[in-house]
Amino acid sequence: MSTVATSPLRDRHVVCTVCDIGCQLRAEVADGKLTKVLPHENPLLARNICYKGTAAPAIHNHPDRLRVPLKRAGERGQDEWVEISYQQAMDEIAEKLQDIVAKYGAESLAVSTSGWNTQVTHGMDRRFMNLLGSPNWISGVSLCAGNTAAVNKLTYGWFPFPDIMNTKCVVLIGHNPKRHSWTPIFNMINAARANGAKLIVLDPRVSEQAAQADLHLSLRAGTDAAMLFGWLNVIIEEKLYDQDFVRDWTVGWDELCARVAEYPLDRVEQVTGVDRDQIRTAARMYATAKSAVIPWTPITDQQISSTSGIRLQSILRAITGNLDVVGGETLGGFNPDFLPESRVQFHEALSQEQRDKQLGSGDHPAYTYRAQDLLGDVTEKVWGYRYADLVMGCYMANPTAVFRAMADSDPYPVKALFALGNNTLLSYPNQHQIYRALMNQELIVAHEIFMTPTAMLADYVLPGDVFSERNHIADTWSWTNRLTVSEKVVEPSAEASSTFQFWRDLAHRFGFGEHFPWSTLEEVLDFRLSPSGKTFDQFVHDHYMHSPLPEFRKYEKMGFATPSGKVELASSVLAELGFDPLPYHREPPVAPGDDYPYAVFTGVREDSFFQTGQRNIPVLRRRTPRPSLFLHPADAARDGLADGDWARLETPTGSVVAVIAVKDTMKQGHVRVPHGWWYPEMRGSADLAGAFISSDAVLCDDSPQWLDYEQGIPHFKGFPGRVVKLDEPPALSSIALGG
Ligand SMILES: Nc1nc2c(c(=O)[nH]1)N[C@H]1C(S)=C(S)[C@@H](COP(=O)(O)OP(=O)(O)OC[C@H]3O[C@@H](n4cnc5c(=O)[nH]c(N)nc54)[C@H](O)[C@@H]3O)O[C@H]1N2
Ligand SMILES: Nc1nc2c(c(=O)[nH]1)N[C@H]1C(S)=C(S)[C@@H](COP(=O)(O)OP(=O)(O)OC[C@H]3O[C@@H](n4cnc5c(=O)[nH]c(N)nc54)[C@H](O)[C@@H]3O)O[C@H]1N2
Ligand code: SF4
Ligand SMILES: [Mo]
Repeated sequence: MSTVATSPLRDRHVVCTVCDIGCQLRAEVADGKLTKVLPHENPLLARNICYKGTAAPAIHNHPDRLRVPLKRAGERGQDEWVEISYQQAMDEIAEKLQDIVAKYGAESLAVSTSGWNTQVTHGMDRRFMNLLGSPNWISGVSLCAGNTAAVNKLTYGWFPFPDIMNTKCVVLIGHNPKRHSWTPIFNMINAARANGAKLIVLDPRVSEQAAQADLHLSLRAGTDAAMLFGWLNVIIEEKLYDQDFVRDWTVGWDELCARVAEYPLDRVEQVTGVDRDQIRTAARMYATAKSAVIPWTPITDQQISSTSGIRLQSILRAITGNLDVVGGETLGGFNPDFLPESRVQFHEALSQEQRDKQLGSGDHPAYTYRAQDLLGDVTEKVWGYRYADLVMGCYMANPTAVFRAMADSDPYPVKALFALGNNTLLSYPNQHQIYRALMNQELIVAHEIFMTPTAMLADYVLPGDVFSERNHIADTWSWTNRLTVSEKVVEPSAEASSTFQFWRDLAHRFGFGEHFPWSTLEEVLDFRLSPSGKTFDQFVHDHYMHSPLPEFRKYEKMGFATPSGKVELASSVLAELGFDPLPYHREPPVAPGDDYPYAVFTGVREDSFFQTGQRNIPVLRRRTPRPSLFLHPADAARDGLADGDWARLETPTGSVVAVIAVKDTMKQGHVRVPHGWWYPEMRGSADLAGAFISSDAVLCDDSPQWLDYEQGIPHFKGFPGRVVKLDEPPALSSIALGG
């Protein structure tokens, strides 16, 4: 076992995992406890810290941190437990899983994890599942950068990272980094603007980024694909594209031009609600900038036209000559000194028969094995590995299909769910369906740091470690090739485990020991660093950060990792799978109307929390004691609603309560609902600590007509809803009511 480094002579570097952007910070320790996190000493990194990061000691030392494994004592969901040892818990979990696999097959195990906070899975989850034979791994990344990565690969074989610092134009499609939300990206955008870069923001409301933009296009929610067609129209008509690049490095140009012609600016104006002159100005600003970036956005990850919306961004990046150039979109590749997670995942072990069972791959294959395997040969040729699981998103099952299998055994039973660092119940669409799914399980294991609503539904709850308690090399899940070091500065509780330890110990109980030869996390890190010739200890001594010098236009040597070797404006993979190879705009099946007048969008991240977490951290909760619905003043007046009123937001799928915030920055006809609300302080007084009271997931439909065709993504951006004032405040805690 490694011990905690005690040298007082140098700063201890950690990578914050309170949110998923991974700021590099310094840690201070006293009496075996994390006491402070401080900005990095490198002035270029020092501004990358927010108040969630500085709250890490309050999170890591919280009295409610899970310290001992728990086994369910009452009925599922009753939140009654007995304490057991880690070894006993693992023995029982292994035995039960073996029975389930014997009865229903290996595919009856599903795993849900995001890996953002747990960090140290190192692909071990997939490795175990591949050896066992289950393809049913799902994740919140299916609604975030993971699915974007998979869809980007269809067009040019990789997922680029924007060179914001050197760019001359930044386009934010909803994406709204703030001082306390994705702070490093916020800082980079500010630096680029100080350097003369233009900023274009597409957002229904006047977001913080929109307020400082050179151009803000206030489009109707859910119409991003149509808007991007408008840009393409202008760029093609005015020949603002890189003609040499299009000629030499793309396929499908003529088909694309024909499709773009179906979206003239008057149609785009009508669909998006944005004036055609503004669309034209934006397209010119983007395409004529010396360099430009469209950073990843979750907005097009979460729409009914998701695949098209993401592909249109890829197409714009490519035809304007911004791929793999300074100030453009860098195609980093893997860090040559570090084995990528994809290498550890061992997908080679999963048979074709089991791959074919991956849930959702029949109807919605884009990020499943079925689509991504079509890129295997070319990925190996260009990037050196057959599997490139970028941001964990490229070989996933479809969550909606998995929950259906869990609830109804359709098309086959899924009977065991392991949720690691993931609050599954609240983190996908249609929470009622997820609840039915979880209640129908024979075994649920939650690996957590706090008792969440999902953990309350488990049979076993295993306490996890946190970033101050483990060594790690963060590799941005292969999105970039930058490696950053996170040092263990305190010891975890004796009965806690890392997610690595969990998978390793399970694998040994399943007879997969020869494929899990590592005993400690440090041995895994030594293994992953083996191409560098350094051990983890040497690496930490030499670096707090490491990335190879950037190399540009690598495609001139290697081509693109697509079947044609070029940028596929018309996607051969989509065509082969029976889909439209070109992008299109699609409206949701039901538009806002008489009964449900508002277009509801979920999101606008809370500065005070990461996703469903931290509502139990007083220093953060005080900043945002309760969830709020944003409304435009004219809408509020029409519906008799005032700032501070409690109201119910209803959709045909479900309803939530929250407080009204009247904002003139909101777009008329729209209402914003936040993600991830439950009430940890109501544990014991409300079912599952109030998980159904204010969670956006209860509102969102996941029936087939509401899903994106290619990926099966739900529509979080512009579904119909109505807002009804509550006569009396809801039955909530004093923290929520009095805040
Ligand atoms: N309905 C709905 N669903 C969504 C979204 C939405 O807006 N609406 N957003 C989507 C997006 S963009 C994302 S990125 C995903 C995010 O999904 P997740 O990354 O799963 O996000 P969290 O809700 O923060 O859940 C993380 C859980 O991990 C626990 N945790 C934190 N640190 C550790 C640790 O070190 N070890 C262990 N074992 N556990 C830890 C936390 O207590 C928390 O319960 O959700 C997606 N799902
Ligand atoms: N403090 C904090 N920071 C976070 C997180 C957190 O939970 N807390 N979560 C992190 C994660 S995992 C993610 S994915 C990111 C997400 O963060 P962002 O990318 O900033 O996304 P959101 O905050 O959900 O919404 C951003 C904007 O999208 C606009 N919008 C809504 N619907 C549409 C639409 O249809 N089209 C367009 N163009 N815009 C629309 C909203 O008005 C809002 O201003 O934040 C990350 N940073
Ligand atoms: S933005 Fe804040 S919470 Fe996120 S990694 Fe950085 S310091 Fe941590
Ligand atoms: Mo996300």
